[in-house]
Amino acid sequence: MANILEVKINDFMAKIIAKNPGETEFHQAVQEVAESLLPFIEENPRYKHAKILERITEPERVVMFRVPWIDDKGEIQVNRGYRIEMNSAIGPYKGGLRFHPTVNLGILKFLAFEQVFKNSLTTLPMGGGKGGSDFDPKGKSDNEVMLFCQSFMTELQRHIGQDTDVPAGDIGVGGREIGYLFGQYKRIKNEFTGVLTGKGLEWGGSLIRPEATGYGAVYFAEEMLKTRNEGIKGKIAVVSGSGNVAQYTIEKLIQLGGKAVTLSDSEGFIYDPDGIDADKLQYVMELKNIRRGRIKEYAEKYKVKYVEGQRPWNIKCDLVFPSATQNEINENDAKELVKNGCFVVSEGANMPSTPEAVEVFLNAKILFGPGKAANAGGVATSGLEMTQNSMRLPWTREEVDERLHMIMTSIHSTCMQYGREKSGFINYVNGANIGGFIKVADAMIAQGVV
Ligand code: NDP
Ligand code: 2IT
Repeated sequence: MANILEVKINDFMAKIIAKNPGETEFHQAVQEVAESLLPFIEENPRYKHAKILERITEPERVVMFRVPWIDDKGEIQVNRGYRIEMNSAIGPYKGGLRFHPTVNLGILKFLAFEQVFKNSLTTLPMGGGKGGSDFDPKGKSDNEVMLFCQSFMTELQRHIGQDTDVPAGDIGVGGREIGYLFGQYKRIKNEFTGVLTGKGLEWGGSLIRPEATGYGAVYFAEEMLKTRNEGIKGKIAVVSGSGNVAQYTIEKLIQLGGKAVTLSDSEGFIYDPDGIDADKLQYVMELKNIRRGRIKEYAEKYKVKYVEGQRPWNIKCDLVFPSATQNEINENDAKELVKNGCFVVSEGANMPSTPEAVEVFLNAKILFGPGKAANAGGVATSGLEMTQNSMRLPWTREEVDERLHMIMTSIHSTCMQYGREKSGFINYVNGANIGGFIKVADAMIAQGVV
């Protein structure tokens, strides 16, 4: 049986690769899902007859466009903009925008594909999408970022809307960028709607949305720990990245009595064995969100170790929260983490572990929460922002946080339901892929061949 399945997966992947040449991250994301789903689809032939896997891997629409803008020196710059509208079976397309020089079609297609399953897991009515640009906000003035965002939105506005497609932030897109994008949308359309999430509190944003991805990743880790009668208190955590997700992961870890000892950026990582406490975290937020400096400065300020050009995976810990970018943990890193006693991985980033690393974690039978489950708190709270916008009524911090917590607990239960193996081990990868798939697939069947 295993061999027949392997042949089917290989055949399916050969077609995906031929159809989407060079899009390696997209192939990687599809392969993982296909490995979880093909056995399930064999047992549920209605999905096979409806060709759901073939349809779900083909975006409903891809928009690519020129983004010209003028820099502070008066020189014309040209970037490329994208929006992948992957799947709208259960709601309007929903997903972030990434501004980073590495952005390309394959990376955004992998992110949009993951988003379809993630959004379904949240229990809220959101389809999947993703977009962005190869624009690099690093080193740009506020004025340059604004002019870029205005040009980007001048084209994007044709394709989005509160009931059509609702973008938000991701790497390189935070509160500042969402503000400039929203301003331009409103100016062109003459409409004040919930077309973007992650908005400022004064203009339609939701409390807890900035915190939500990091908080959610910790809530998810807490649920996984409960299955082994453990908790966050007293645990040592390694965190990568130092942006939105990393910052609020650490804030929640501090609140629950855990100790985060690392932070990183694309140039290196810091190791603070005494733990990053609330004051130090405040410094990081100021450093990263306002001064837009490098994490190295933390090491200089607090006289701790800075390791240039490396990631923090050789630091001894109990919990890991990879919160920077895709494929940041490889097979050897995973082996090193497991060898040093790490037994919980909660992926704040999207696809931060390579397939080989995931295999190491699963073979070691540790608690491995894949991104589409563990980091779903961000988009879930975006969904709650959409609800509040529709009602024109904001919820309190407590109300939003409680709903976020409930959603993360529900995602965990879904993973347990579909990922429990005969031995009792919970394979959260299978659980998230199958649990996210069913609702979308059933909606696609109900809506006919579209
Ligand atoms: P930010 O832009 O706020 O921060 C990104 C952090 O990761 C920075 O420290 C950045 O370092 C580092 N980083 C980015 N790219 C690389 C790279 N290629 N190599 C090494 N370090 C890198 O982004 P977010 O915190 O919002 O996003 C982090 C991850 O979480 C991403 O994978 C994103 O897709 C995912 N995510 C985000 C959600 C959200 O709501 N924001 C929701 C769900 C998932 P530097 O400053 O040097 O570039
Ligand atoms: O990857 C993600 O889920 C996000 N970047 C958040 C998307 C959103 O619409 O809030």
